Amino acid sequence: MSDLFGSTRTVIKRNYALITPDGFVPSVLPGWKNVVAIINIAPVMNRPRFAQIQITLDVNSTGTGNTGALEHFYYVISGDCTAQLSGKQHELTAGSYLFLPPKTNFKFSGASQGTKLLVFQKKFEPLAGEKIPGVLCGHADAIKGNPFLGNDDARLQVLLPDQPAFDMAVNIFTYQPGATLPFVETHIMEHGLLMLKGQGVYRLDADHYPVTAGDVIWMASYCPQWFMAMGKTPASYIYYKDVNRAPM
Ligand code: UGY
Ligand code: MN
Repeated sequence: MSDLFGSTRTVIKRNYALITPDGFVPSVLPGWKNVVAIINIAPVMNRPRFAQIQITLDVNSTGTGNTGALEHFYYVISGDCTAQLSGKQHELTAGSYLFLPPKTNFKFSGASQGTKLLVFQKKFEPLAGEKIPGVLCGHADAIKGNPFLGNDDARLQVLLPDQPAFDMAVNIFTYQPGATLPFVETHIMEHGLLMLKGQGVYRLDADHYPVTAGDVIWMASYCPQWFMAMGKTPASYIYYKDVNRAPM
């Protein structure tokens, strides 16, 4: 594999970004202490309407705050930690996830060395007649992977309830080698994506990129997109999308 100096697979375009771990740079995340925080996607890129962050914790790490006007989604990529939410404590292990609605106090601590969290943050958009969702804690192992549009080799786990009260979805897509998205999608929802396992080729707009575990992708609304899993092991990615709200 080429790791020629002065080169990277990272590309930032108007309709998408592929951001690879060789270029990740930590920054300070208010409320979080003794962590390495990498803000992979943020509105400051000009078009994204959400943030996607990776946080690595050690035994002394803490993260405290209040979600305010935002909703937060936490997914434990590896390791374990504790989340305290107004009196209730959640023990999180690899594959656990936590949805926090606006105005929720949180404190993360008790991590094992090297615990990795993936975070999506978005301004919550209420829907008339719908209650604001409550805190939700789950584990990916408890969510069945259903064949995507009839393909047993491309399975989708839907982590949050598919209900109008929620304005974000987070899913895990797992493909057997050779499996693909059935067609090139072009849709109003935008995506933030982290490759969890395996490898493949992602089509973004009219460009095709080899991608592998650890890579991050942002896809703008209406960015044509397609994926094919390659290699000898399944490929999987976790991704965010905005859902269930009127376009204007
Ligand atoms: O939910 C989705 O839009 C999904 N099929 N997109 C993707 O995997 N790029
Ligand atoms: Mn899509």
